[in-house]
Amino acid sequence: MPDQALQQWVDEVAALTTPDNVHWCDGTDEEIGRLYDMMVEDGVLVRLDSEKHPGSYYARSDINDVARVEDRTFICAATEDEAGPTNNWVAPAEMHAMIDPLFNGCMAGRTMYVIPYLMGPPGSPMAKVGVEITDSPFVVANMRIMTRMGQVAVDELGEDGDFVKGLHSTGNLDPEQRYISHFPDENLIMSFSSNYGGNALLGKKCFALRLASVMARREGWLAEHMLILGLTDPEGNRTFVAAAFPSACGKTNLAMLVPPDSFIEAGWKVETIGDDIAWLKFGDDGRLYAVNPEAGFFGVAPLTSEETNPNALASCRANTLFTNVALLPDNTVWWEGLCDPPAEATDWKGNPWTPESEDPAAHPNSRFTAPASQCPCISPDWESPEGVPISAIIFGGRRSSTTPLVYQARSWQHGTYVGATMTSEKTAAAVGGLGELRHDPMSMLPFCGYHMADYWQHWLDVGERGGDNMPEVFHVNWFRRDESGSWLWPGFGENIRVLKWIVDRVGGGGDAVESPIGWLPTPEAVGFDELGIGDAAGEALLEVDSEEWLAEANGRGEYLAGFGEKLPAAIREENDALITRLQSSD
Ligand code: OXD
Ligand code: MN
Repeated sequence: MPDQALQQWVDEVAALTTPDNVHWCDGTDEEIGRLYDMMVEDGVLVRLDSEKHPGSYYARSDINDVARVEDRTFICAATEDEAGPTNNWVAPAEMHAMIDPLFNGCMAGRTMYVIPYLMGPPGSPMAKVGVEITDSPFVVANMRIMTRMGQVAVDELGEDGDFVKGLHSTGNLDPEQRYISHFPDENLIMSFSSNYGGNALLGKKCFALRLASVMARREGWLAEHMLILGLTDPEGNRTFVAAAFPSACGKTNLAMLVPPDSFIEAGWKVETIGDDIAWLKFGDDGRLYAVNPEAGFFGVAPLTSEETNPNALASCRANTLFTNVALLPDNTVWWEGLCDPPAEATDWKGNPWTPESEDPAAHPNSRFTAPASQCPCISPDWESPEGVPISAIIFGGRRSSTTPLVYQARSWQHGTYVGATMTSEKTAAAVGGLGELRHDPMSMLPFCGYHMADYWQHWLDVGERGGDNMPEVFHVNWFRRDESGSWLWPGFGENIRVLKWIVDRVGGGGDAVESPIGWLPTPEAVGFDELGIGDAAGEALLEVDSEEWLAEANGRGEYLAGFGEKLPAAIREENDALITRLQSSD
């Protein structure tokens, strides 16, 4: 028996959108089997080779619907001030007046699917229920992988439970009619005219980050754009870390890191809890615990390979949806960086492709949607209702210069400032401005559902509450280049050397030297000698150039001033203190 409020909302939406049928999704194998058969028959999906990719399908999106659309994403808080300067704001009534009519009759001739889903492990006090209504069976299939769908969510909802409403329609995929609108005061998301994951799978960015960040502030927890991983040392000690990187900057790769042989032989082990979103709440012992609210990975395909991320490849071997990669004649898939290019393929636009073709075969933001349970290094605790205790929080940007490989913040307050002033080069995960350097605080620029300066204050408040129990904060940069443009750091599995230093620091060890920006490792502590990184590259990787950093800090000062009166004094003071330390370091 569906909850009354839910039944009423479904009736209202059906009256507005006038579908031919209403289907309540139960999440069963039979149901999804029927939907897949239907989509294959309709030409929406291609069934992949049943031995090489059992239970897997291939999709091409509309060519104008390949990424998140930040300029069409809105936070419709009651006032512009609540949404803050980093969000697009339209008053709720005005947005309703604009987009409600788009939904008028939009499902005529289509089936309306009602998807009850759970974000967070079943039985967890942190889990929350959402219901997405959509006219896209493709969205249903993705949501079934990315969330816990069906009865499990209905059970959590009970008779009169709260749930987040998400209304989605494919519309006609016209980019001009595309709106991804959030109404925090109504617990409502309305998404029109896009089927791309970040715009249409409403449990993910829209609920688990934008609306959840508003709930988290109200309820005293954190909803973050972070992977969660566990690291076991040779003595068997497990340490859990959460790490925030902007979209398409390697969160999935870090979450599933395979250590180099010498580390495996010594007994190091990595386990994955999540690769994109973390919900962090205080446990009874006063520490922060994290759960992954998702049940799947929506990973970037290009450059994923046996060398870079064998665990991701194993995760997406079966029961996976591939979108906008290349299709091979034997009904398997390929993307740039997977392995040697095939002699022929059909590219993501549906055109014949050969290695001589000018354009890539796979879109740079092509994706796999795969069940997290299929990841070979998934943690035995990934669905633990209490979550895992977090000892370190890592921020990371994509910076070809200035920012060293790793440094440790001086305190939680300083760490909050480090996160608040993160910058990174833009990637293909969002439309526009590829490679441009932009501020992306805590990697939440596109995902914070309220005023960014209030969000920083919330971080400071959480730190006050946690006191000495708060995680240590670090910043990493895997992307530093030399003058010729070559990467200075090998990255991927070798990143464990940086994680090891972080774990050592958390445990009170790890050789470090103080610098104006925080604590830096010694070259030996991050294995430069074992990696054959010479003096010049090593110096560049750990360099804090005062002049560059003064320019950086002055730029940060201007950026922070843009937040006006809401900017927490502590954040401004941290920037001033950095400038003072830089000036006295020469
Ligand atoms: C994602 C993103 O898809 O951040 O995770 O865009
Ligand atoms: Mn993401």
